[in-house]
Amino acid sequence: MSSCFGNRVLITGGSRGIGLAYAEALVESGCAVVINHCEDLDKARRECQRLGKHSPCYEIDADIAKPELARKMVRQAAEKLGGLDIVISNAGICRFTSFLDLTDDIWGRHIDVNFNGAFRVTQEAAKIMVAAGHGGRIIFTTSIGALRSNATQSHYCATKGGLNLLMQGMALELGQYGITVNAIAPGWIHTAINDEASRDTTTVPLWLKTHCPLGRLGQPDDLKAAILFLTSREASYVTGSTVSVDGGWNAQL
Ligand code: RM4
Repeated sequence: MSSCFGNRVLITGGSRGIGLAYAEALVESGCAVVINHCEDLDKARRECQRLGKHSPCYEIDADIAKPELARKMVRQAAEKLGGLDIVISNAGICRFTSFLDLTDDIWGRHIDVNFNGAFRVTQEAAKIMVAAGHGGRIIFTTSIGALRSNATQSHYCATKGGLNLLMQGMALELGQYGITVNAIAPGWIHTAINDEASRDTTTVPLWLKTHCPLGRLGQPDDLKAAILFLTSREASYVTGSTVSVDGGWNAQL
C-alpha cells in the first residue's frame, strides 16, 4: 500500500487505545500527527515523545464536548501542522448503564462527546479542507454498535448509529471537494473503555464461541490496516463506507 493521501493528521482521543494505534500507524507512514485528548496530559506527552522520534507529533488537551473548545482545537491543529489532510474522529466514551438507570447527565455526556463533539470537529475540519482546496480524508470510529445495539449500551449505540448516518451525509456533500468520509466499525476491542468486561473469564469465552468466528478479542493493533487503507491514495474512490474490524461479529444474526 503506498503513502497516505496527505501527511497532516488530527486524531481525537489519540492518547490511548484505538486512537493511539491509528497514530502509531500513521506516524510510521511518515505523517505528522496531532493527538487530541481530554485531561490525559502525561500519557499524551509520553506518547508524543515516543512517536516524535519518527515524525512530528503534538498533543492538544481539549474536551470536544464543549462546542468552542472542539472547534478551537481543530483550528489549533491546523495551525500546528500547516493544514489538515486527514482527520480521524475517534474520541468516544461508553459508561455501560442499563436503559432504566440512565440519568440525563450520563445520556447528555455521551451525546456531547460521541455525537456533538464528532460533528463539531469534523465540520470545522471540513471547512478548513474545503478552503484549502486539496481534498481530504475524514474517518469516524463508529462501532459494531452503530449497526446492532447491545444491552447497557443503548445510549452509546444511539450515538454511534447517528455517526453512521452523519458520515454518509457528509460523504454525499463533500465528495465535490475531493473529501472522502468513511467509518471504521470496531467490534470488541480490548481497551480501557471495556477492560473490566474484557477480563471477565466467566463471560468472554462464551461470547467468543457464540459471536466471534475468529475466536479472540480484538486489540488496537487490529485497527491499523483499516486506517492505513482509508487514508491511502488508493482509497480515493471509497466514500460513505464502513470497514468492520470485528472478528466476524457483524456477520452474526
Ligand atoms: C461496542 C461493543 C464492544 C464494547 C464497545 C465499547 O459496541 O459492545 O464490546 O467494548 O462497544
